[in-house]
Amino acid sequence: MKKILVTGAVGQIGSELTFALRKKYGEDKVIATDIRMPSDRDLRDSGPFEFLDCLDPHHITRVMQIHKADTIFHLAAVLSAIGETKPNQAWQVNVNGLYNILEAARQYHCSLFFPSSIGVFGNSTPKQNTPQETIQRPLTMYGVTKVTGELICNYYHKKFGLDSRGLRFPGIISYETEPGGGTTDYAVDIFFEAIKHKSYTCYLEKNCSLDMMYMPDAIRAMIELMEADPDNLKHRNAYNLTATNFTPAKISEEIKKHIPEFEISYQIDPARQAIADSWPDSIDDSCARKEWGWNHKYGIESMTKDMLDKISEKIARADKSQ
Ligand code: AKB
Repeated sequence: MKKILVTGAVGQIGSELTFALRKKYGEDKVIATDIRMPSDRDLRDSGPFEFLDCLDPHHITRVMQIHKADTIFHLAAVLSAIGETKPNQAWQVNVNGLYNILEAARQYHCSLFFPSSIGVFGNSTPKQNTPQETIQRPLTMYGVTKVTGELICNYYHKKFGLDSRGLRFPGIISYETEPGGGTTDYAVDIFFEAIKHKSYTCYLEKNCSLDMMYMPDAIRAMIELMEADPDNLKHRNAYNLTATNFTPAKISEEIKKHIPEFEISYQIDPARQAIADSWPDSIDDSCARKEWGWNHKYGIESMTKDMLDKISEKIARADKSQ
């Protein structure tokens, strides 16, 4: 990877990925792009930024001609809960946007990273330890777009030799940039509310089990996958990936070890609960571990401690600067 373009660079994953890539490959080697201007000055000032709407192929061509990237991390996407309220927008961004990026990657001979999700699975998929290769009949528009994304990335690989690679992410937990419109967002909100108010009202049921991953692991997974020997990648579009697995009840118990007064209550959102119910309880990521050496570092305990420490530091810094 010599010159890298990141779409959706202002989002939850994109912002942290951009920093990590700039640190590793050089600040001027990573072009952050989004349809939103970064409010974070560090992101804006630490390297090139371009306004880029993935729905406009001319726009993409112009940015590619200027920057001559050889790798694209395409993170611009609409998440699951928003996707159910705006299915048309989810299709436009997640499918048509991806198609435009794939075409650019083909024309400019780029490698492409595509984020898929546990959302590609549905009620007819085996729920426990969901295998790499299994039934993919999602019930959400988000899931439909992600399955389509996996298939079209695979098609471009087979038909045009495009070096496309993807990961089926579980819920991603982070403290830098908020997620927006996902079903797993509770697992981020709960930490902020635990520190600020010592309580949290959860919109998923207490025993709703989902796979999760801390952001440093997710960033490392993307970079390691893109650096992996292509000959080893039998399931390149896309790999099941996980690090830890918990329910709202379990994560609240873990938080209580650090904040004993913390209380969780439940007010179920039927829309997001239905999405979560259609996803696996746990997934099997042994293909990722075997084919390119995936190994998570953070489990529920180390992640909880780090999240609480980092959010406290962040809040203290913000209070100081006021
Ligand atoms: C979402 O909840 O929509 C995402 C995902 C699991 O793909 N975090």
